[in-house]
Amino acid sequence: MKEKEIKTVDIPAQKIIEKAKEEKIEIVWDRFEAQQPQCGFGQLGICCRNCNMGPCRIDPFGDGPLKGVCGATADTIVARNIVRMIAGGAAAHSDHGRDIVETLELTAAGKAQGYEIKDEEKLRRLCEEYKINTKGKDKQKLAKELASEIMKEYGMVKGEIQFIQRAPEKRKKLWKKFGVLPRSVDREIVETMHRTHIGVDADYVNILLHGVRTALSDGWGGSMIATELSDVLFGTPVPVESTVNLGVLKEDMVNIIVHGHNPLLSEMIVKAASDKDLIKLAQKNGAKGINITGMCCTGNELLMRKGIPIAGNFLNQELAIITGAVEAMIVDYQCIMPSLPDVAKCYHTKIISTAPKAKFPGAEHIEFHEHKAVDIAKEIVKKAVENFPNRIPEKVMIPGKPIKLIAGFSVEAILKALGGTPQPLIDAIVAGKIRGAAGVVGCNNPKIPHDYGHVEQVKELIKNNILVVTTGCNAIATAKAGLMLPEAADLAGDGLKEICKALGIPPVLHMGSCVDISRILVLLAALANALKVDISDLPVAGSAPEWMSEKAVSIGVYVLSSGIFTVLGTVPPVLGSLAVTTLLTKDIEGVVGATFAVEPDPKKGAQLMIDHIEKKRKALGLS
Ligand code: BF8
Repeated sequence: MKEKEIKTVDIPAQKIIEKAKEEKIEIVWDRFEAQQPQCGFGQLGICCRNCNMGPCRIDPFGDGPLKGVCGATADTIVARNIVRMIAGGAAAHSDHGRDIVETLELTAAGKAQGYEIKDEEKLRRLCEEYKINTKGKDKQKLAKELASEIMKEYGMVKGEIQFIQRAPEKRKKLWKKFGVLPRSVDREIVETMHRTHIGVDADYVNILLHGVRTALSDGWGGSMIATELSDVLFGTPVPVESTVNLGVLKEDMVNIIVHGHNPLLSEMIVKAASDKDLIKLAQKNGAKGINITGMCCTGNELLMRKGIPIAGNFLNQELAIITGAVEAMIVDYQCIMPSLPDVAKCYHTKIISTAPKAKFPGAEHIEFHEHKAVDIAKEIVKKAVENFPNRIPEKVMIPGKPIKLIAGFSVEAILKALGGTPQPLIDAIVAGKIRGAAGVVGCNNPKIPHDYGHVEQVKELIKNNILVVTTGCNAIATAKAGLMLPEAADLAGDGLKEICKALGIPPVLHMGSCVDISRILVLLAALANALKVDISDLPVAGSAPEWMSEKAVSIGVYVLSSGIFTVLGTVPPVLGSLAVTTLLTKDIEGVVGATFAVEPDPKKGAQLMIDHIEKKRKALGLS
């Protein structure tokens, strides 16, 4: 396949990869090549280094050791390794959520500079969900009480996390039956670490069931908290126009890229960039103004709520610096390559880290704190503005023009577009105009040509009348391919095209960052509740064509555990255990009503999803 020979299908990115080669800059694909062949034991998940009798490894061919020093088999080791990945991902999402809760609390106390409660209506709705008496209380008081209630959920002693109540009754009964209802956000992560310690849980089924519980504490817990409270603080997204790809950088402006995941700092950077004195300083330094753009999920957060242009997804991050046009890349946490300062050394770009929990050797660290948020944001923007005269014009190359897009499809926005209820969507599905819906999400991974898996799979799905909802790096990839414009409906099958044209929406709906996959859960729960069925009965499917992070493992497992058939485009490290592989791809159907499939070819992966959707339609008695 021709695409396999190239590193990316993102044309501006291709140009910058060439530039990197000419300028002898080492980038992710070079390091990927240098790692070949990658460790076979690691790929199969059969190496264990959980204690210092090891590291141990199991012989996949049966000629060498079949047990670790402690006696752990391949089944135990594979299960332990994968649940530790789930815990890593759940921790990342949930700790991000905790940071938002803390900021909400500080905002309520008037101690967070520059923050305000933007969506009071959602705040009140959430308070009601948490059974907080709202009568006669102002938003400050309510925010304080809500933050305090939600903070308890991180280490709760009794009961289950609140948002799990949003799931359909049948699903909750199933989770209860199998003992996987999450009891708190932190507890399940801690228990994963306990169970996978030497000499604790050795039963692979028992270990994996706890993996399900840990992942659910992310999807219906930490991630959902991050999404909902970000909406309270910064506003619930509504459809918004913007642009995407490396072409969003501007030759005549100070370019600042905000990269990472948490909107707490980046929202303030946007605010600081409109400061008159800083704009004047930029002009004094020879620029026309300050151009803020996003990268990865911090970019998605700003795009969704503010229409800030987005420069790219995970595999674009080094390339953005190589354009030579970036004055500062400001990073918070997650999915930030530690290589960025090395790449930046060859240009004038400043890499500025801001989170106490994520420092990068070679980067300048300006610590971010909410009580001085605006002042710190101004200080950072000033650094970028002052760096503009250091730009080396001969090294600048902005590769092409940005692509337009429409983002901002929160559940609230989707329901509004449908006239206030999910019924028109249900009617379109019942009539067969839309066969079903697919959530296509997740990372980039140099194991697959950049964006190829995302774009090809999504095109195939919409061609077959399947509405696609997306987040994270898939959202950015499909936007770059022009699939987030109403005109993209022309690439859809006749039924989906008709619905999109009638509603004026694209066939691919941007629902936000990776924590916002919780929005997809909420939408599915609303659909299932309206139809009085379980999520696993719906004609829907999930996919992560280019996944790579631990967060994606947690997402995959909570999506599956919520009843959604999920296709993985890269092979998870479980094949070293036939028992675990069979459980995840077959037997788990009997527990959660869904399975994983692994299919690296995105078109074949789409076909698996289409077949699954048709099977579900038939079971519901739909044509
Ligand atoms: O959280 S999709 S590479 S950027 S992990 Fe990271 Fe993966 Fe992109 Fe957003 Ni999600």
